[in-house]
Amino acid sequence: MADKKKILTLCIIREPGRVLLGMKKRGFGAGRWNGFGGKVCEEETVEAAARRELYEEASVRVKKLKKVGILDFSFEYNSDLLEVHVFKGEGIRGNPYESEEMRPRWFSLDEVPFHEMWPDDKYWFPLFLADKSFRGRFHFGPDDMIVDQALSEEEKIR
Ligand code: 8OG
Repeated sequence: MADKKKILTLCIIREPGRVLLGMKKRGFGAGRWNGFGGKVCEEETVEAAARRELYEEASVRVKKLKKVGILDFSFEYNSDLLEVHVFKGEGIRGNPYESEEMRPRWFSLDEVPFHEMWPDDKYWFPLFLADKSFRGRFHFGPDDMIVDQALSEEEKIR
């Protein structure tokens, strides 16, 4: 039987001309640049989890957080089902600071390091940068290769 779906957050801070990413230092996705996020705790809203994870991993808060995408991930080699809620953060409060989990760094928009990110990111990140909302589904095979996928632009994500 498939495991229960896990709800996760992913927050990317956007400023004119640049985005804040972090190098994941340990655990799932280690060695890749990504936004900040993690699992939603019981009795916590998805947005509260996104804010908590951002603070825990990069020591910053944001004035505005907007949900811009939902991505579903499944895997050939295990029964995990991940539902990742993607947020755009604007109006950063504080200076990004390295944590045990993430080493933050600003990237200009023409320098986003797709070759060192999850392979699905090159599909949906351009929609994120273009201020679009989106829904996507990616199925991973061996060696983190995408074997099936769907991605659509949406009017609004709830
Ligand atoms: O708690 P943990 O560190 O395991 O959370 C995983 C983080 O990685 C969470 O923010 C969601 C995010 N994430 C995935 N899969 C993918 C993916 O394929 N692309 C990107 N950009 N982020 C992902 O779990």
